Amino acid sequence: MSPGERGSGKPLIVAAIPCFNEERFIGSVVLKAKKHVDRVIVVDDGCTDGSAEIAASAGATVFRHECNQGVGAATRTAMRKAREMGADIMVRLDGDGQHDADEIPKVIAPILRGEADVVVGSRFLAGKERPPLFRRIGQRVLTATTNIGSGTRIRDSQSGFRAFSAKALEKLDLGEDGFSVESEMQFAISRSGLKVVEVPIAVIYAERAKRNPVGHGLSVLSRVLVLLSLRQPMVLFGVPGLLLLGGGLFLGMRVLDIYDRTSVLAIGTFLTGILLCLMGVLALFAAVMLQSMKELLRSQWERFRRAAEEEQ
Ligand SMILES: Nc1nc2c(ncn2[C@@H]2O[C@H](COP(=O)(O)OP(=O)(O)OP(=O)(O)O)[C@@H](O)[C@H]2O)c(=O)[nH]1
Ligand SMILES: [Mg+2]
Repeated sequence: MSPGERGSGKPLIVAAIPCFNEERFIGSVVLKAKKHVDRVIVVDDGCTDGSAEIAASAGATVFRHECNQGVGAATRTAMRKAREMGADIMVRLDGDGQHDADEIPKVIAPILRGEADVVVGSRFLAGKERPPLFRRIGQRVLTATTNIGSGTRIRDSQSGFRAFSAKALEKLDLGEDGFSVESEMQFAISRSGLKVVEVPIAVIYAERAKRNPVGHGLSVLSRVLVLLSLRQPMVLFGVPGLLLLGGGLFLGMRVLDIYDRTSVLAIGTFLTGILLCLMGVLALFAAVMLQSMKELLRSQWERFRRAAEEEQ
């Protein structure tokens, strides 16, 4: 591990807290985090309350977004600022007190031991303070979709309590502005070949959820599906396309078989078969189109990257 800005050989550890109107909690989160890290940064994501002033007086360095951009954008800003500071490790936690800052040493430990590039604090490994049932169901659906799409298995894909090595801060290329950033990160982790481990964390759910869990879950899921369709079109469209086409052809054979035996055209089965075949062909078409776009974009990007390298 390369030493941070102090050049003392001791790793520079930065805690980063994306913050949107958390004046009730941010001061105590910063004070608690300060005990375990060298610097605390707070990204004021267009707060309209006193969060920024409270965070600064508690000892954090505050970076401001002029208007609210979302937790993903705030996380990106935090990662960029931590890189600029020369952080060897950045640990990201929420500003509403749901994460226990006293668990920071546990979350960064695998990176300090050189065993991981990214550490995810998992709410499902701790066994005690587990999320309420309705949240758990939503989180499981998002986790299953993200795991299938990214090919990396993480038990709690939506956790915001995470630590990143300097290498991860450099390599993770993120673009999602909202809560889907955690899933996007998992796609980026598997693309960059970073090593990820999970450690158990406790989460405190003392207050009601701020957003409608169904609407929130669906909006994150829809973004995860968009990410999946762009990165794995064959999985999202190709496999269902083949299944639909197979089902349609099977029904077609049945119609022929019935007609052969009874001279009756099973019109319902026939129409269902046609519908399935059409849907299958459309899905396969979408898969091929998206796959070609993906290949095209990748080759353009490679060309652009090589040209940039040659210029240096
Ligand atoms: N909601 C929200 N949070 C943001 C935003 N930008 C930064 N954050 C911070 O991101 C962290 C996580 O947001 P929360 O709203 O607590 O998300 P959550 O923990 O999944 O939801 P709750 O269980 O309802 O607290 C907090 O520290 C927020 O202050 C934003 O645009 N919207
Ligand atoms: Mg929260």
